[in-house]
Amino acid sequence: MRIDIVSIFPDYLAPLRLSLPGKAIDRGILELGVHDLRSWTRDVHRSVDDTPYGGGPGMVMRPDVWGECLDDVCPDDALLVVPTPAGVPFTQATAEEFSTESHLVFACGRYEGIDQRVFDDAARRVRVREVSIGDFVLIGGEVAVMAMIEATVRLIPGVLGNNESHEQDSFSDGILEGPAYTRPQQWRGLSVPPVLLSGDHARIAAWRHEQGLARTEALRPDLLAGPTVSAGPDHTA
Ligand code: 6GU
Repeated sequence: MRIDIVSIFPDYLAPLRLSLPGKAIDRGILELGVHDLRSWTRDVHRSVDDTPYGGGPGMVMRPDVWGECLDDVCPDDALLVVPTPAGVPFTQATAEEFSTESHLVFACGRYEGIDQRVFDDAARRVRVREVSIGDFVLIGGEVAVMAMIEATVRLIPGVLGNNESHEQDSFSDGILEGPAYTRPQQWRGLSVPPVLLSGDHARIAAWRHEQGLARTEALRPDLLAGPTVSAGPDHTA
């Protein structure tokens, strides 16, 4: 997979070369390009924004600079992802979809956003997705892009050590993951639940599902209200 990111703060994206995406880069699974939007300015002030038509606070990013940038960075076969609090929610399903793409381009806006015509124009030749990572407002898209890339890259086959690791993730079956334990068996007067020591894999799987369901009911009842919750190992028809 190839990922390109355009930002006026390219240094913000440096952590992507560490950790899991960094390992995927080292192993040749991922190619990463980080681009400074100001490289596409033509004026001496290298300005990327201007005041909004219709008035109001803040600044809007200029279509001419973004347009030339995307002409260079975003080929027709890429998926153009625009991080914005006004986008559709990014979920595990989005990460799974992104992980099957061969080329993702992320366009990070700042200020009050990017001139809408940039995306209307890009949509004439590429698929454009405006995506939000939650109901809160960030200063710019960079941190949101890092979250989306981490969620996406770990799903690419061969990136995680253990191929099964993400099949048991919270959300992949519609409920949260339950608690985990390791040695020692007794710690500060607290014991590991005996079922986990039983060696009975069916009982352990059923217990884990119950724990996940209880956690979901307590913390995220909204996930159970939806139509796509898995029945789990002890309810299968
Ligand atoms: Cl994707 N971008 C920005 N700037 N703010 C956000 C967001 C994205 N998702 C939630 N808040």
